[in-house]
Amino acid sequence: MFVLILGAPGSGKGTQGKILADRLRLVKITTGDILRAAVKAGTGLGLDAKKYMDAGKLVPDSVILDLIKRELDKPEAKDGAVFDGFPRTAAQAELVDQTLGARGQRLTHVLLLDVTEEELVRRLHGRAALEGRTDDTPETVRTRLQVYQQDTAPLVAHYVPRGVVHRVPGTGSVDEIAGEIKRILGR
Ligand code: B4P
Repeated sequence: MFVLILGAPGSGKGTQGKILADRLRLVKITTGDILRAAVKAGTGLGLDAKKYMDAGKLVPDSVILDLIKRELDKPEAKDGAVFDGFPRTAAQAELVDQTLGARGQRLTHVLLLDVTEEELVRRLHGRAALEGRTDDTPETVRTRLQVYQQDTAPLVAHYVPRGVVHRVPGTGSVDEIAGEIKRILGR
């Protein structure tokens, strides 16, 4: 089972992805976490990524495609995984399709977390106060929401014809949303 959790910044991808991966004992691949760890460690990748992340922009595909390929090729992602935070662009979606396709696999579910913009902004401002993430400032949040609409939301149309897209109301308690995901997946 390869599950993609898709949604705007603040829609709960990380939150629900963790619950789902723990429950189904699948590896969760989270590009945002990998990038944040690289920034913290001060690696070349981190230095490259930080300026884009702090501006609320996507890290360029020229940097991120290799990272995604490496993660997908890891043995623990051989039979299934939860993808959190990617694919985010058409080129990333193409890479995922090709890599899984070459192994006779495919994305089996796309869970689209649906949350109003007002609620997204409220959550990210709340997280800014709690965690102090440098990309949760009001201005950066606005850019991230625009980038999502422009680059990532169109991916839904890419997956709909395959019959794998499930809309999940993303407002409600974390447990309620996790319960809805369980119902959709049937496990
Ligand atoms: P991400 O780490 O993916 O950041 P995000 O979109 O904000 O999602 P996140 O998982 O953190 O938040 P969530 O919705 O779970 O990306 C950060 C940056 O990295 C990007 O801007 C980009 O620069 C770069 N990047 C990452 N992947 C990339 C890629 N593939 N290509 C290019 N660039 C890439 O949760 C948000 C908040 O809501 C949390 O505080 C949570 O506690 C809260 N919440 C969750 N569920 C809730 C609920 N039901 N009710 C109330 N609050 C809830």
